[in-house]
Amino acid sequence: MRIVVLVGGIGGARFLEGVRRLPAEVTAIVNTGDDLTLHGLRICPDLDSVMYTLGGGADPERGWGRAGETWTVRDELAAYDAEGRWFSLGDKDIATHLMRTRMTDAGYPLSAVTEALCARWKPGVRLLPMSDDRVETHVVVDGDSGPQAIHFQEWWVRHRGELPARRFVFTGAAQARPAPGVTEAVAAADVVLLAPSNPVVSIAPILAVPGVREAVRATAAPVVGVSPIIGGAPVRGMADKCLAALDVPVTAQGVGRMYGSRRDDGVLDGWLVDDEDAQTTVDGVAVSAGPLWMSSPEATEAMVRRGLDLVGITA
Ligand code: GDP
Ligand code: FO1
Ligand code: CA
Repeated sequence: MRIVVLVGGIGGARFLEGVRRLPAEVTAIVNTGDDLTLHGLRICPDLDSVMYTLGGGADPERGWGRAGETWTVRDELAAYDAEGRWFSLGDKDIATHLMRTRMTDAGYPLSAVTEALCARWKPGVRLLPMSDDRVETHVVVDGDSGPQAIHFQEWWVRHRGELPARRFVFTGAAQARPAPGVTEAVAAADVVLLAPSNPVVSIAPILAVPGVREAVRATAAPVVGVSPIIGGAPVRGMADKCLAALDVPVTAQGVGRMYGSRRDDGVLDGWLVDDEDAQTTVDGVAVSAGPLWMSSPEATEAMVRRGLDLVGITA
């Protein structure tokens, strides 16, 4: 069986820990809208969160970066009052960015670089960036002299998501092409899953790459999404702030309706919600309620199996 999963970072990684327990060939299409260049290094937070988590090297508390990290370089940069020091890069993590940047500078596309990095981490799933082209999520906030767009990481990390977000813009998305293998994997899938990742800044940028949304809408495989919202709040992160900017209710129903049914102009056939949200309805979409807490890979596997059941697929 072939399973394709659209994922962001930490929520996506936890979800894949459950998906990869099924007897299936799993391809993850990963958001790269969070990516940034800092101190000359190319950093891909969502790809790295997934790669480190599935490779057993992630910090379990933070969810991003490496376990057992040290911060010598960060502290030395701070002593120089270096620009961009609001974004903490750990010493071990920096090795990944040095490798990535060297290969990228030598002309290798991000998809090839990711495959090379995964030779070390062996995540047990195929990791594909959504695109080899540069796409950056920018957040429009109120500046001193009108609306101002800042990088997603500047909004989330530097300003702790406290500046009200008016809009999200995926710069470069319109010109980007899906990375090699992305649309092919969606077309050849037996089932496509939308991880319970942030719908606005993790899943939406992937679907914004021309051809990806079309591939998801056209595939013969059923498409099942999992709600990142339980009982009217995100489990962690900034999805509430992101949804508010789009005037989407912070509920499982709000997100399900935002994704919409493939019978209309949306992307879903099935939508998994938590027991707390059992009253959810989405026109043209089969909705099923059950526990959605990814408390262990086993619990997540059970959740994935319920998603497959919903659309008549047996793993
Ligand atoms: P990020 O890129 O690191 O922000 O991670 P993702 O976008 O992949 O995932 C973030 C989302 O995961 C948040 O909106 C959370 O609500 C959601 N999430 C985290 N843990 C859980 C969980 O146990 N269950 C569910 N249903 N959602 C979760
Ligand atoms: N998140 C933070 O809140 N503060 C940081 O200093 C920070 C550094 C960082 C470095 C590498 C990396 O891969 C991720 C990092 N993150 C940091 C997480 C990053 O902002 C994530 O993109 C978001 O958590 C949403 O995906
Ligand atoms: Ca992310």
